Order: sequence, then C-alpha cells, then structure tokens
Amino acid sequence: MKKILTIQDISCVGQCSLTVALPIISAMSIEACILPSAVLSTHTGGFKNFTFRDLTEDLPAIKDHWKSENISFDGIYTGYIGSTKQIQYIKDIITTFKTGNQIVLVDPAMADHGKLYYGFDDAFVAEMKKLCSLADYLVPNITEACFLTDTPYFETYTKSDIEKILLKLSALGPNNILLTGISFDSGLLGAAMYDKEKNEFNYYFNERVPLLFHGTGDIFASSFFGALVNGLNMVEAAKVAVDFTLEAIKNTIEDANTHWYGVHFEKALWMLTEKFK
Ligand code: PXL
Repeated sequence: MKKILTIQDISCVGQCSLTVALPIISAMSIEACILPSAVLSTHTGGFKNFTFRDLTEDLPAIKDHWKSENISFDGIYTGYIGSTKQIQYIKDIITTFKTGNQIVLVDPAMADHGKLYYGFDDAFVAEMKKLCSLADYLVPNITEACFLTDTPYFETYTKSDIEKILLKLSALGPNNILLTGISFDSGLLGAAMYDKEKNEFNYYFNERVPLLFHGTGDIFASSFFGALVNGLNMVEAAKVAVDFTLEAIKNTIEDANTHWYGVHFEKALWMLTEKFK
C-alpha cells in the first residue's frame, strides 16, 4: 500500500484543501498522512470574517519527530500554504523526505481569475517559485501560471500561447507541468501538459460546465496525484482527474445557487474506488 504526505490547510467548512484531499486519496487506496499548514473556519473565497490559525511554527518539530521515527512517504503533495515563511520549512521537509524516487507535486494554490487569493503578495509568489523548483509535477491554473512566470494575465489564448507558458513553467525546474482549466472550444475544458524529458505536449478535454465553483483545483490535484502514485502516467492521470472533477461538478449543478462554496465530490468518489480497488 502506498503512503503519501499532503501539506495544505484545513478549511473546516468549504470542501477544499484537506477536507477533499483526505477522502479522495483514501478512496484511491493510498494512505494519506497530513501536515496542516493552517486551520481556518472556512476557505477565504467568499466567506467573511473567517478565523485563521497559522501553524508555521509547528512544522519543524513535526518534521523532526517524523525523522526520529524513521517515517517515509511514497510521495509529497503541497497545496495551500499559510505563510511565506512556511514555504522555507516545506522545502526542508521535501528535501528531508525525498530520499529516492518519491514523487513531489506542487499545486501553487494562491490565485484564480487573474487575482491572488486573500492574504498573498509578491513576496509569497517569489517564495512559491522556489518551492516549484523542487517539484516533479506542477499543476497551476492559468492565473497561477502567469504569476509564476511574470506574464500579464490573459483570458483568451491560442495553443501556441499555452505551449509557451508551459515551457516557461518548466524552466522553473519541474519535469512535468499540467495547466488546469484550459479550453480552446467553448464546449470543452481540460488540461494542457508538457513533459520536459520527452519534450512532448499533450492535452485532455471533457465536457465544459459553464459555471464557476470553488475547490475544483484541489479536487483535481488530489485525484491527479493519487493516480500518479498508483503508477499512471501524466496523461492517464490527467484523464482520471478531469473526468472525476467533471462528475463532481455535474453533481452540484442542480444545487449551484445554494451550494456555492464547493462541489459535491462525495457522490463521485465511487469512480476512484472502482478504478483503484
Ligand atoms: O481551494 C484553494 C484554497 C485552499 N485553502 C484556502 C482557500 C482556498 C481558495 O480560496 O481560501 C484556505
């Protein structure tokens, strides 16, 4: 049985970060170990007056304890990070526990729709670029890709624009880049990929539901990472993640006005248990 570590926040209510990563990874028959970067009462995307407990200073002691217990992981996946300083501790955790062929995935969860999430600034982006250099797989959305490559935000693009930004992202260090939320046809949405070793671009699309939901990036990254750790290649894993995220979104359409803060991924977990049993 594979075992992974995921480092991201607990948003107590909000169907994002650890509250989706844990069930998704478990449904894929992988043991999920967690390192909470912060505890929030809700996510920051639309709720007001949320609480925020930063756990930055807990990280070094947690790492030291795991090391003294000789704990190891088959993969490490980072998501939403609570502070700029925390990135330095997370880089240390990655270099400590990546002792062999463990897969490291960085989801630079910091921005969407052209803007940084509440609380992030240029110093955070600069530090995030350094974290990206340690990743084997990087999974930004277009906004994050623009921040990471100092590219002005764009909403309309050609295949050549996407391939240029994939190359710029790979120059940060990772061998495998997957851009989420790509669409060249109004009816289709999916992922654009670049594999540096093979010097190969790939795409996978499925139906596009023309509504916006929170938390879908975390659902995508968790299922993509689970598929990689289970031995699938990047294109196969992208298919798992796109199809699963689409099913979770479809399960939320009827309820979209009242259930605005996340998607009903729970009703789609069967797809993952079925495939990875
Ligand atoms: O889904 C990304 C995410 C994770 N964690 C927190 C967030 C967000 C997006 O807004 O606010 C706390």
